[in-house]
Amino acid sequence: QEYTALKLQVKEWSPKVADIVKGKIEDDAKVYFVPATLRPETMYGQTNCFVGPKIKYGLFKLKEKEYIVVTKRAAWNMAFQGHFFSSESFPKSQDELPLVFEAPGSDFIGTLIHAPLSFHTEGVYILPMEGVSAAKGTGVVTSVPSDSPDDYATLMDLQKKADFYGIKKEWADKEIFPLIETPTYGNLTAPTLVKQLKINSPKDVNQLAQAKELAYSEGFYKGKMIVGEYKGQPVQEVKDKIRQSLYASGDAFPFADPMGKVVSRSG
Ligand code: ZZB
Repeated sequence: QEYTALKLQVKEWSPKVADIVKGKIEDDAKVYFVPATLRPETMYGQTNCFVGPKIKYGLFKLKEKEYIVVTKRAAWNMAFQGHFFSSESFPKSQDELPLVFEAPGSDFIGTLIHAPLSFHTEGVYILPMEGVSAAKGTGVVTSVPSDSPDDYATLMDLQKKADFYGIKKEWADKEIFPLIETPTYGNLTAPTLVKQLKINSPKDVNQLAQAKELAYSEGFYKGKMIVGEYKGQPVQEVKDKIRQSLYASGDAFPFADPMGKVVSRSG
């Protein structure tokens, strides 16, 4: 599975992680959350970024004064793909990865980050999502509620129950901009599908899986960009151009997940 790994730079840590990080990395170091996405053309609409509250994340050193937050499994895959770790320090096992510290996703909630291409240039927040899988991608998921039914359903739930989730309501209350026009679902595909399939919460997993399939195929085969550099053009024609320009600007890199979700039986 070939993903686009996007670099979302930390602007301000949550209080918990601010304490942990103190003295462990350089004051002027750059740290990035690195979600893996299959839809680079939707990055204009990022409103937040999700982590699994119970999933363990590591802060790994990539190079001088540059760090990433991903699962250990993802860092290990990245090491094999040679994107980050220099060949002389190539780790022989997961224990040799340049780990600074590990913490559960819940500690990172409320961290403010910069999401490349997002219209929310003021920054977006790290928020919790129970549905994040530790066994796929990087364990970090960037959120585009206009075009991802899972993201929309989760965000509505977070807004409704902000106190229960221990977040500030405004963290989950960013404007949702239309990005892609489709013949069947209009220009807000995910909210439309969530309504049509009567999805009430992130727990409606079967309808959400169906909505995701419908959103993927409609967006890809029939979608037309209504924002950005390629406004007016079909998604099919511009998806790769947007991906390549994110690679060229250094805001993203290609990331393959050789065995996402599949458990190795060879040991
Ligand atoms: C932004 C985005 C915008 C996404 C969209 C989808 C959509 P797949 O097909 O199952 O591989 N994702 C990535 N990693 C994880 C994870 N560890 N746990 C849960 N979800 C994850 O799904 C790949 C997509 O699932 C990725 O692309 C990511 O969300 C999420 F408008 O990134 B996407 C109709 C979907 N639309």
